[in-house]
Amino acid sequence: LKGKKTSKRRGANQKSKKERGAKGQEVSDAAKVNYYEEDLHKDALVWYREEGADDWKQYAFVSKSGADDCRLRDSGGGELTVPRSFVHTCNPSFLEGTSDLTNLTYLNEPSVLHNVRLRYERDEIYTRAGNVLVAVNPFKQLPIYTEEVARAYESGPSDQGPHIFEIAQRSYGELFETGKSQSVVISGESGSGKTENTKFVLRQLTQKSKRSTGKGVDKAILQTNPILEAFGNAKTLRNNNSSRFGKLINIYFDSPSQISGGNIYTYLLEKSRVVSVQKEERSYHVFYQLCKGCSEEDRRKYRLGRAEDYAYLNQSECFHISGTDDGKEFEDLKAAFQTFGLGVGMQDRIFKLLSGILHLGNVQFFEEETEGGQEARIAGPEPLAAAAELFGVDKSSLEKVLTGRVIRVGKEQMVKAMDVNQALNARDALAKHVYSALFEWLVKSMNAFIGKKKVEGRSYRDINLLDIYGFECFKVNSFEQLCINYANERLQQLFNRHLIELEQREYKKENLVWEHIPYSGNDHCLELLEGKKSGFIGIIADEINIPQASDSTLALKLKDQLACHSCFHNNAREPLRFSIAHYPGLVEYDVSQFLEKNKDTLSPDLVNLVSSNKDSLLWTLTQSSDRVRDLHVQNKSGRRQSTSVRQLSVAATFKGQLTSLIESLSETNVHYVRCIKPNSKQVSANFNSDLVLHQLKCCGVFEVVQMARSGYPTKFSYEDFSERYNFLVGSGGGAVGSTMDCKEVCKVILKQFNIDPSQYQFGSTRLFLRAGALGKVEELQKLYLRCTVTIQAWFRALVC
Ligand code: AD9
Ligand code: MG
Repeated sequence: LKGKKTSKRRGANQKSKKERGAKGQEVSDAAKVNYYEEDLHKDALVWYREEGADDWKQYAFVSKSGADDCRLRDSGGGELTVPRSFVHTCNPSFLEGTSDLTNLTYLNEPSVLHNVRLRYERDEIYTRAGNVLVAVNPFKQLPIYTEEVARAYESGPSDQGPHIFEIAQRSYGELFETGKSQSVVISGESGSGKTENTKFVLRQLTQKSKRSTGKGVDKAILQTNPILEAFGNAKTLRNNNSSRFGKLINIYFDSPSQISGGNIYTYLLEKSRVVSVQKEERSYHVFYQLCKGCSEEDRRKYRLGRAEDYAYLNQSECFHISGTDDGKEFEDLKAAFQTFGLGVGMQDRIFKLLSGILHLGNVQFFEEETEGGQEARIAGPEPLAAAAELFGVDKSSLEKVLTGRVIRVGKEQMVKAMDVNQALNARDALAKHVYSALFEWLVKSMNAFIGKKKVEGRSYRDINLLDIYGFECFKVNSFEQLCINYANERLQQLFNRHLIELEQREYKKENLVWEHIPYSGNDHCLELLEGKKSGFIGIIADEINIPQASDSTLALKLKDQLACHSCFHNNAREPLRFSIAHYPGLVEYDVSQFLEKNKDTLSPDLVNLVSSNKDSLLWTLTQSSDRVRDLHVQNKSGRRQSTSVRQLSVAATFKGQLTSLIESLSETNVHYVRCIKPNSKQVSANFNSDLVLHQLKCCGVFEVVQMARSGYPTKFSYEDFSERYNFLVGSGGGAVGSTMDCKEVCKVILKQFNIDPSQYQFGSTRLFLRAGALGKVEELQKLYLRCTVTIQAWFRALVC
């Protein structure tokens, strides 16, 4: 197939002269082929789009092609004229539905889209784009993840077709072939299938180990999922099981068949969801699971009602997810807890905290006029009493921290009463803190269980799986969306750098003849977000430490300092709103509550409250929180008081975490999976072409395919290549090796074996081969070795 295409292209380029590279080597014309080049000769079959129409139509024939317009004859015999840029050549029919987009002769938008759609309709949801895997979410169960399929990918070198198991297999294979750590980075919009695909990779990797060793760590790694999803996933408008935190899973192998342990890093849990949920969305699954699945006896113990009874849950008026049984998921959660040694007693303590949060949310306040001004008072005693009992703290102490704040005046300490708004904030801050500390502690407990146990003298290798929240754009976007979209920008930059930019930079450095493939990088948007002098994150980090700052002053500052940046779009009519041009499109943000959400500091009074009972789980898990440890130190030393604690910026901390994440990924061999959402309705058999094309374009699939086809992914130093294949040329093996320079030996090898010159280039220090070119040399090597063995056997038989 590839041979056919190359000769055809060469034919089309016959008139152009051969060129010389910078070092004078001869370079074939094929190195300069523009793969977007269309062939609109008379009667060519084309895709076309009429002006103003969204859809591409297939099967018209070119009657006449001009510089600006094309005259077409459609399948019914009608004639029409469309702009030249709205016409694209169709691929030959035998290529329809090809499993690798790099096979397409014409790499235009309608052809790529048609190919992905055709495969989706045949339930072939995975397609290769060179080394990148494109995965379309089927929104239905397909029989492609069975044990039988898993085994087929595990065992065979034969091509089983693109699949997520293939990625798992490749990363595993390369881990042991190269000794280099591997990563699988799964990205895509919210609801595109990242978490599901991560689970499939995890399952494939752990099953390999399980089949051969049967040890418990594999099961435990899989059992982290029900816990992480119960506590970290929620229903959003985009996805019924949306991950509200990012995760990186490390899996350590100490031998090809044995997983020695794992580790989970989590990134920025969306804490605000605990206290505030928008319509048609839900809070974290675990609350609904507890309310549904809890036994009658426990229900009495936790004074627990239905989800509908709690303000933190009923504000969104959404309690059920169709197709999900919260009661059954609660049973799965308890079973998963058992795997990590979190028995009935510990579960009881966890569920008490969760119930305590729900009761806390029902604590209401009213305002009382006093001499000192408006003061908040607790409106009804029951929820407060229930929350205090379940948290294991004193009721009056809880009341005090919810309605007043200790301040220092000179050497004296005094309590300053809060107004109702401040009291509501203190209540919500406590709920968010308890929940996020519980989440952190659970992750730590699971890590302690599955953690890598080092055995002296053994070397360890790891595979990292990254599943981070997908790009989000709602009607109203807040601080959380900003952080999520920022993370996606960083990952997109990593993708561009790895697959497109660094590769091309290397070609240039090595003086290859190379026509630059343009790509729309996102460095500009990242400069807006994290620019050193006055980037977005820097501005919001500074603002939280200014005492008089408010969301309005922040909005003013952002608009003032960033207005000149081309990725920043001011909304002049809405003082708190502006838009950012992210790589998938424009997102409008509203800075309401940005300041509050960006603060990561707890009031010392709240810390003191939860520390008051050292037997409670709350105390244990608060101890493991770094932020709180810092505050304890501050309190003990008395250096800082509640009003003077310097606020930590959530976004700035997140930026630091992302930087180290990207650095560690860059040190590994990265495999990319690009997940695509076929429709926004979360239904099967529904392919929205515009939506899919937009995602394919945004995630760089076109550039990657172009790179894979026209680039030189296989590279050898001249020494290595000549040493490996020298024996294939000359009699007696290696006759050309002794006096000749390695580069000359390489030239002889490639020439002697008729490797088409379009398939390689000689760089300044290395030999560069096109995809598939090495295969031919390897085949020759195998053939040679087989012949040698046969001749030796024949010779031995003769002598005997
Ligand atoms: V988010 O950024 O966390 O909001 P994800 O993780 O990209 O998002 P997720 O994996 O949760 O999306 O997939 C969304 C839903 O699509 C799942 O709950 C499944 O119902 C459905 N899905 C995704 N992939 C598959 C699949 N390979 N087979 C069947 C799938 N269903
Ligand atoms: Mg997810």
